[in-house]
Amino acid sequence: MSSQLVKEWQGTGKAIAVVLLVSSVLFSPTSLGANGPDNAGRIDYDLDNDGLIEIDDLADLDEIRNNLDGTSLYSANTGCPTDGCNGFELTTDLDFDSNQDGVMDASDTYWNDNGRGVGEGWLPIGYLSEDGDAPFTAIFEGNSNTIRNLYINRENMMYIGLFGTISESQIRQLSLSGSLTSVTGYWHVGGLIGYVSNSELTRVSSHGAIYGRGQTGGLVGAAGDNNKIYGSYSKGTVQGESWLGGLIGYVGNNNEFEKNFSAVGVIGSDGLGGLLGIVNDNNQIKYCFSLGNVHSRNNHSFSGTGGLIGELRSGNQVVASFSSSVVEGRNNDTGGLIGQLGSNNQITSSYSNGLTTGNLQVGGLIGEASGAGNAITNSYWATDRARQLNSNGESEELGYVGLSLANVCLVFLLG
Ligand SMILES: [Ca+2]
Ligand SMILES: [Ca+2]
Ligand SMILES: [Ca+2]
Ligand SMILES: [Ca+2]
Repeated sequence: MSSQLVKEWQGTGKAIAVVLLVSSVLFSPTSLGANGPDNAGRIDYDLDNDGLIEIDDLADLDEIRNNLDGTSLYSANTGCPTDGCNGFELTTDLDFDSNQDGVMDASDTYWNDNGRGVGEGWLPIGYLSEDGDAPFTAIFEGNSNTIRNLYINRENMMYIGLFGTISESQIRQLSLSGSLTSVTGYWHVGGLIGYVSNSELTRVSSHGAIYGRGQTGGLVGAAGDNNKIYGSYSKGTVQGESWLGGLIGYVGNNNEFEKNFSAVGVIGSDGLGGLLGIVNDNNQIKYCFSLGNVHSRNNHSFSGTGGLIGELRSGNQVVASFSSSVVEGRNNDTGGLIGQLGSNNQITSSYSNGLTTGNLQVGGLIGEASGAGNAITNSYWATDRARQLNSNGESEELGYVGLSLANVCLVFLLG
């Protein structure tokens, strides 16, 4: 929206507000939303006629949960194009530290006290439950704005994030950051989204402290099937138990990841990856990297610990991706790039150079390949940095080899 348009709208908006205020007093005192005529009862919900309803403040954001398909807000769609609206767009930065005092407490609007002095914080938008599924199913365009200090403290609840679950959706150009950003849930926990399927995420990021027992990631808890995630990243910490990733905890089938990275400290037990925890079948991971350290406290299962990916199951492609994560595994299957490798995966032009330690099946690039049919080509690990001379129990296999970091760099410089 241009500044001229903002000015015109603000002028018009104020005039309309006065008219509405007067008419509401005269005719219908309860017809306006709690936020007054600037938000509910707008004369035009889509000022720039792009099909995306403008989200101007936290109250508008909160109202999305009642309009999950993006066709209306406050149950109204006045001013949407003739074929309707199909999503929302953020017009400004928002801050959950609503009184701006640098502390998250009962004086902030979305504290949601549980009655015992503990704030449960923001209730995620969209959910899956036994009572019926209601995911967010529309576009959310961030317009490169930032939502600061998201706070959620719901340790017994699944599907936790700014959005709990989304499906058939697009989320674009949105950042989450701020030193109070803290998201806690039980399962399927991520800063931005708890669980996503059949959706596209483009240039989104999350920077915060994320806690969840399982399927928990810095950006997304679990990505089910058929998602495309592009140009996105996460920073901060992810802590929990099983299936944790700096970016995403669990990845299902047929997803595409391109140009994403994470710089997240990951601490848990089983299935830990600097970027992705567990990756199931037939996914593509291209031009991705991980910088954050990965630490397993106690591996109870056969899931691996890896700098980029904890466990890569079957039929996946990893292309031109790398890890500089320090990887500290426990018990079994610890790899500088991938902890446990399943079957029929292709790993091409990828490398790792982080210190890699563990007990059994520790490797500079791959901890252990448990299945057959994997093709690893033009890929390397730095023996001096990893302090591992082997990968998958060998010092050199058909298409990959351990080299000093200087030589790994040379290989990639010289192509
Ligand atoms: Ca717009
Ligand atoms: Ca619009
Ligand atoms: Ca309009
Ligand atoms: Ca505050």
